[in-house]
Amino acid sequence: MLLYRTSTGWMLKTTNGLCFEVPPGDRLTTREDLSDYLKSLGGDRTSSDLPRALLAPIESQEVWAAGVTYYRSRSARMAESQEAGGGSFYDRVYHAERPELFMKSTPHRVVGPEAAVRIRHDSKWNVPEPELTLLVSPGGKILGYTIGNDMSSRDIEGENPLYLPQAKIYDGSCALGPAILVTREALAASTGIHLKIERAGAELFAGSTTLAELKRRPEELVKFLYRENTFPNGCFLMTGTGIVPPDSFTLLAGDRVEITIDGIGVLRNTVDQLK
Ligand code: DO4
Ligand code: MG
Repeated sequence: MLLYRTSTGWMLKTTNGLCFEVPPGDRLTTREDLSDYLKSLGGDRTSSDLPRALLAPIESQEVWAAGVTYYRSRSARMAESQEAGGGSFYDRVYHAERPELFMKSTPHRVVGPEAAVRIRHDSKWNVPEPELTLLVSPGGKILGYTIGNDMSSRDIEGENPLYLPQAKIYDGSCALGPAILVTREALAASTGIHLKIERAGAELFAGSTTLAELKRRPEELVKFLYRENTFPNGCFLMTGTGIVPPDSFTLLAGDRVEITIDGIGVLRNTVDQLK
């Protein structure tokens, strides 16, 4: 089941293609019984079209992120932070029991499908990070999965690890959508994550990975995040990137970013520069 947020409310697309509005109600995506609740809505509804304009499928959740969960991310961080001493700490966190977890965004900084993700005006090296993103209930249950873009300023991050929040958290630095795949099943290791970047209509970069490359299990990341931490509104947890464009690449205003995750959909955004 795919759950979409539209300007008039939430809509559900069932596995047999039926599409209908979910009755209005607060805190839909924090329900511990989300999957059962949505299944119970089936009945004799008629199908309607999904509006073209979709919003990020978030209510009042915080967005958190895990880092260095793929070998490719470990190597890219080590390269960009060599002068700041990054030769060892990214490698250490890749192998450590405790994962890297950081606050990524609050709802007002999150953009949805087709909206503008942003790059900072005080940064010269920026990339999108395509990430499987978990919707987690207040009780710590994984309710579903969406696509996330953890926009990142690599020069700020590489200059000093203490600058991480500035490299990661700013207006428009996080995109989520187009839908939440609500399921109680874990995603298959073969699930593909794909990134495409276009400039002036031409493809500049394309890369892919699969969940088989993710070093940590989603449940393990949730367990660490919920240690000594409560989430009354639940949260989204981005699980890290396994695709990093070559070091010579930086995003520019006007670029188009397209992230696809098998079974969830395609998240498309245009890049804008903060003034
Ligand atoms: O340690 C820096 C951030 C890493 C990250 O965002 C990722 O691996 O996806
Ligand atoms: Mg990331």
